Amino acid sequence: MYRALLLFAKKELADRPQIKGKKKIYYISAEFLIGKLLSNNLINLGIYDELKEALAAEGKDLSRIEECEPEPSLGNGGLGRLAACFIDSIATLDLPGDGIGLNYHYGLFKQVFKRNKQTAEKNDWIEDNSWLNKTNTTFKVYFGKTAVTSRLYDIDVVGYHKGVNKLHLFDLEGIDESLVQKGIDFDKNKIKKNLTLFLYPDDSDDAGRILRIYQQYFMVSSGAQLILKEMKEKGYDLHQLHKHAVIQINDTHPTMVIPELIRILTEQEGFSMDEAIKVVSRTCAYTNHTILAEALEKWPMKFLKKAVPQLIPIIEELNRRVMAKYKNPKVWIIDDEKRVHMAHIDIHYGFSVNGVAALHTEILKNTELNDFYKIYPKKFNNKTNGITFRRWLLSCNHDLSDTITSLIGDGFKEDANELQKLLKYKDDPKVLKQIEAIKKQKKLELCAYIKKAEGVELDPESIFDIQIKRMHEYKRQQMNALYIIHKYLEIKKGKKPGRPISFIFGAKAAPAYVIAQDIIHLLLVLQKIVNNDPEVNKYMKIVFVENYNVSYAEKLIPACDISEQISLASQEASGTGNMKFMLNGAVTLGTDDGANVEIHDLVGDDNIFIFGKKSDEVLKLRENYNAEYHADQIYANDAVIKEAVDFIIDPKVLKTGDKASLQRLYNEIVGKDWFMGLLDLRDYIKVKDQAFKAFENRKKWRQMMLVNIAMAGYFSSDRTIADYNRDIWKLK
Ligand code: 26W
Repeated sequence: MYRALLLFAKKELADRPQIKGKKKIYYISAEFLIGKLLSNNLINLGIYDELKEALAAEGKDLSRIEECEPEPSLGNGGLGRLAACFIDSIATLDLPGDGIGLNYHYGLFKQVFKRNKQTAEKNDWIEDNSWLNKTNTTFKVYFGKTAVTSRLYDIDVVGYHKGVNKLHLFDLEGIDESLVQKGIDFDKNKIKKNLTLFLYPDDSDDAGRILRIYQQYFMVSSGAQLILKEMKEKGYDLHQLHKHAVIQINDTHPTMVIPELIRILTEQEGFSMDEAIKVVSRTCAYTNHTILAEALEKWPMKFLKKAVPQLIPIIEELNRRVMAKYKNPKVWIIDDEKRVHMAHIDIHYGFSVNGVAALHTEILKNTELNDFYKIYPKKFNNKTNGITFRRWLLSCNHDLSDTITSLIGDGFKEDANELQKLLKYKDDPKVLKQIEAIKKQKKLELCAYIKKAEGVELDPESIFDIQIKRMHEYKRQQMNALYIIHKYLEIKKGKKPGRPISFIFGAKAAPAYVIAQDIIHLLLVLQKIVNNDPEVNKYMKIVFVENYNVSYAEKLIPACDISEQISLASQEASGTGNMKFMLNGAVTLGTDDGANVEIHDLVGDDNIFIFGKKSDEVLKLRENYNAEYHADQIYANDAVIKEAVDFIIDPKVLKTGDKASLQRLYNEIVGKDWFMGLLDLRDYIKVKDQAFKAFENRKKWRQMMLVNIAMAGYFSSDRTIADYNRDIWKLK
């Protein structure tokens, strides 16, 4: 049945008209976390309900059939999921625009827990019949003298009741899957055989780091050749490229598209360097997704020389022009350690620089990229992220979507702002109870799924407190763990919560990120201890779901009561899970960070729980961290914090866990605590307890759910894309 529906849907997609226009956006990204596509495509094709009924008449359950689809694992986290939401909205707004990325055979990795630790395996998602359409378009890509061939695969992207665009995924001809024998290890040097095996292969050694460059160049060279080929086929003059194409560079991974286009235009199209730079600079725009130094890529010149010698003269020329114009070395492309700052190329030689939430863009302008903001104030703009409501409401929560339609009509499916019409039911007990009943139904469904998938029995009457996102110290899952320990110790002392709480986690840690894996280990050990303690397990349960991915998110989000968005303020550029939870009637418990700030503004103080230091306070502390911040003193001076942190290496925990891992995490928290989890812990405990208490005021909580749903329209990616188009792309 799944195969039949896949082929049927592919045929329907192929019959839909291509979206046309004289100017087109190319969204180039290392990640497209597209998730399963059957449901999404059937909804956008406008045939989901009809098909569901037809199958039901034959005794077939469409949602069970959907479970057969392997999930493409072409992304890591927020940036990749954002790209997937964007291509859905670009098509829904009837804008001509394609995604450009790589076809990773094994994706990021499949997370398997062994001895309470994350292990990584290949995620073999490509089947004979998949959404991929192999084309006969190939391009030669050169790494110096070494030539490889890239093959274009396309996935049709249909807008909601609209025509289709394409997601172009390039694959390496001659890719050799047999290189991957155990886990996710493979020979990083065999670049003629390994380029499209994994997303973000381990970069803890030089071979791994330089492989990133090979992958990035493989993507941007293939992409540049495809764009120029399309322009020529349409008979456009390449000197007017900027009138017919915009290239949105999604973080710094695709940055080399700028020098690569300049190289092709000068070497093959007879452009002068000046003309090539002018044309490319008016075509490329850059989105920044993070202020974390680790993510602002700086490649050693020696690596670039080895991988892409043909770009070096161009990168040096771009840098020379910058140096001639700006005396401040901090804005130069090549620094005094001979490292190439990729974001600097994007900012100097692109025409737009945008952050992904209001606070994030302000921080970029005032701190991280202030030197550039002073030079190019007009280039900087904010584009607050959004999510596609087709997946994050219509597809993952039919009950809620149908109820909303019964209350306010289905106009919200085309214009998400219409959700605000729900506010007229703010004091309608019947409607409020309907919203609550849907949440209860989703919790029951999630309980059944988790029992089967994880072997953990959750109480549907308990509060579902959920933190699902990449594992990273700045997202502070470790602070959540300390709350849980504190709660556990309180229960052991006889202080029982009024209502049981289910702490649900989902997260993957980068294979090279040791402390992130230590946090996963701690949580898995706590799960064992808490769930098996008869004194405690009727008051709280922990479940860390395995191999969290888009499909799992679609089950977790509709069932959530409290959405954990507790990053150290200033560190989360935006967040997008926060929007998905809000749209599905969860209440946010969070810091004033990223898009939480805009959620807070929209729902008001009464419908959100905010805690923790503000971003300006944190940035101030950051300026002189070692002198200003002493985690060991916070630990030593606060008995509650000390007791919780000490539990990490308590004999009871060490009996179940790995001493080295737990000790390392303990030392990190007490000795460094770079993301200041101890600074906010007391406030977090206080406000989280307030949220649990507020949950008992059922009328108030129902109203909070309704207000969150009603005010979520702003976070539709249709609004985000309309903003990109109005201010940056100007397609039509
Ligand atoms: C492995 C190297 C690396 C480092 C950072 C790969 C990818 C990144 C991205 C910048 C991480 C990422 O996904 N950032 C997230 O982007 C989302 C979409 O804009 C934001 O909502 C999140 O706040 C941001 O963390």
